[in-house]
Amino acid sequence: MEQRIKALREQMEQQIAQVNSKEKMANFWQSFLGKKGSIAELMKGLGTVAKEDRPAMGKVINDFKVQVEEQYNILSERMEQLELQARNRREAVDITMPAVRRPVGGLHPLTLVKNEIINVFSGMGFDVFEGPEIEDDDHNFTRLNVPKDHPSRDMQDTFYLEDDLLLRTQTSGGQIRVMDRQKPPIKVLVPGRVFRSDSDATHSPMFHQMEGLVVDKGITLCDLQGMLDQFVQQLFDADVRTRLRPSYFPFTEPSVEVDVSCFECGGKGCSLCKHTGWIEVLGGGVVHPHVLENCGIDPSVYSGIAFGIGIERITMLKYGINNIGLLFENDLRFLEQFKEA
Ligand code: 2U9
Repeated sequence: MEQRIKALREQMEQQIAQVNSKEKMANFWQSFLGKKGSIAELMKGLGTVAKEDRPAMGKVINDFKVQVEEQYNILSERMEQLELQARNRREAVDITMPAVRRPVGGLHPLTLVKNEIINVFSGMGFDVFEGPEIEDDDHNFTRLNVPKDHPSRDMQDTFYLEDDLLLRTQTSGGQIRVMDRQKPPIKVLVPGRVFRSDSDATHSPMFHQMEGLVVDKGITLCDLQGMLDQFVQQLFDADVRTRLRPSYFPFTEPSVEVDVSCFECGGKGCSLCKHTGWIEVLGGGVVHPHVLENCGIDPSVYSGIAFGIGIERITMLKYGINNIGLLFENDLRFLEQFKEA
């Protein structure tokens, strides 16, 4: 039996030298310490040993068992370390590698211009209000002094959803809502998408407006021009002036088209202003007394001024864009030109 143990010890040393995986570890354990392993086999063989030699032989077997267990524990620790090293190598992150750069987006030119307009008018004390894109006839037309069957309804080609519901043709329903809720003084800007059945190089069936309304005692057309003078100077970053030309809108009386002196040539005449020295930028006027009455505001006490700005038109003028379609195609080669540094 001693011979056998000696042989097994040599076998153990050989096997240990070859263990380099968890699987081989398990095999090692099975072959020495498992139920049918060498040590169990030695224990069974103890029965054949002479009675008086059994305690000494039992101790030899036991010492061998302890030795195998110690070797197994050392092996097990080594394996764990090797595995940890391998995992660290696998999962290592090289912090000196340059990061994957994700392209940074920018604001759409229409958003840039919208924000700029809001900025200028906020500086004059305007609040911002947004109304719904689906409007009823009352808010979009009737209370703005555009009665049913009135020819002025034909000025805007409307997309009707139902008899009484439509896609708003202007954001003015928003101002009606503000006047319903709030007593003068009122100073509000209403930005948003509007819809008209119209399409060519400078018109799109969906476009963006920014309308403004001021209602207070003693408000006149002069206040409108003074305010718009400030607006165009800040927007075009130039020493420009405005010019009012008579126009007609059912919701304002008098109504005006507002031109700005050409910011390109200073008013001398160039291709941008079609050699007139002036560029049309927006419309406005004194709020029609019927509109104030329709909102429960007494026109003998209060008066108002209103204006409407087409954001696409301003954006095209400001950046020299000649086709409105470029603003809606989302071609990155176009949009990236507006990225702020
Ligand atoms: C209320 C009273 C009056 C809004 C106004 C205009 C003149 C105007 C155009 C600009 C370019 C439409 O987008 S556009 O084609 N708008 O010329 N808008 S006065 O007047 C109002 C609005 C609300 C209660």
